[in-house]
Amino acid sequence: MTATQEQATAAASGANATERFKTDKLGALADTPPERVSLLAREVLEAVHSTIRRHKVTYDEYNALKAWLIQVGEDGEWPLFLDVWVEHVVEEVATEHRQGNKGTIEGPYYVPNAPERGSHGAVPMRADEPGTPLTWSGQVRSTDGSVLAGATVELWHADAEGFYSQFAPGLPEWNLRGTFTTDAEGRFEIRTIRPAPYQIPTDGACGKLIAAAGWHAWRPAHLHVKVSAPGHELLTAQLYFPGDEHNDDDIASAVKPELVLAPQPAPDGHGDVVEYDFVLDPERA
Ligand code: MBD
Ligand code: FE
Repeated sequence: MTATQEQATAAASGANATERFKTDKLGALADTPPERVSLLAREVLEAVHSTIRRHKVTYDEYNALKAWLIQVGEDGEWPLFLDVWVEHVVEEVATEHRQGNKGTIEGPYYVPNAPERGSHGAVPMRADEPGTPLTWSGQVRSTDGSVLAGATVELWHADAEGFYSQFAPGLPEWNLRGTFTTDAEGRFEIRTIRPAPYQIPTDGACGKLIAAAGWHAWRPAHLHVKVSAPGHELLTAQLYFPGDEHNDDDIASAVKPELVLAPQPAPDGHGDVVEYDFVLDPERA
């Protein structure tokens, strides 16, 4: 095991994800009317009640659930739990009107304000960053076909061992996280490395559920992106690699066929090259 793996506990990355979420997103719902809060809370509770009745849930099972829910919080794994098992449906509902690019879930490991790298450049990485080099070029357009110059492409992904900077210890702060701005033709070119498939932490409460249910903990290898331009809806997406065994079996249910890349060996023999463009929806009136 490497030094990074030894220290990458669920509690450590969970605590980081929980802190990050509290800093960025709390307080977003202060204006929700009580009628809607009541409706949603009641329907969720009714779904729980009907599961208990249908399957005659015992006191031992109820107490196991209580202990497990407490542990999710203690391990800081609420962001992980929700993003893995719930977010994909929220994303589906939030973006069903879109004509442009398909998106998918954000997941727990986005950090805003990654270092700027212009329109063509490399993400911050270690001098000896392991992994197959990947050069990704693309263009950002609006749904009417017009080119979006000055659009922002934020990229973040795991390293070749499956670790995210700022969540797993021992990595440089902005490793494999960068912000790119499209040129006058709406184009960008990003140099990075291919990430590894990602196994969600197995030593915390989410891992306990996975083991107890006989599930697996894998997500396919993926690149996370946020693409934005003035007057357009923010696109949050992930891009996947063909042939990954978990593309059809992602624990986070976040793969869509439109998001699978088609990389080719680079003509200069230096890793892979890939093209992938984005189409953004104009903001609705
Ligand atoms: C990830 O890297 C991720 O993208 C999601 C959705 C959940 C856990 C880890
Ligand atoms: Fe991820």
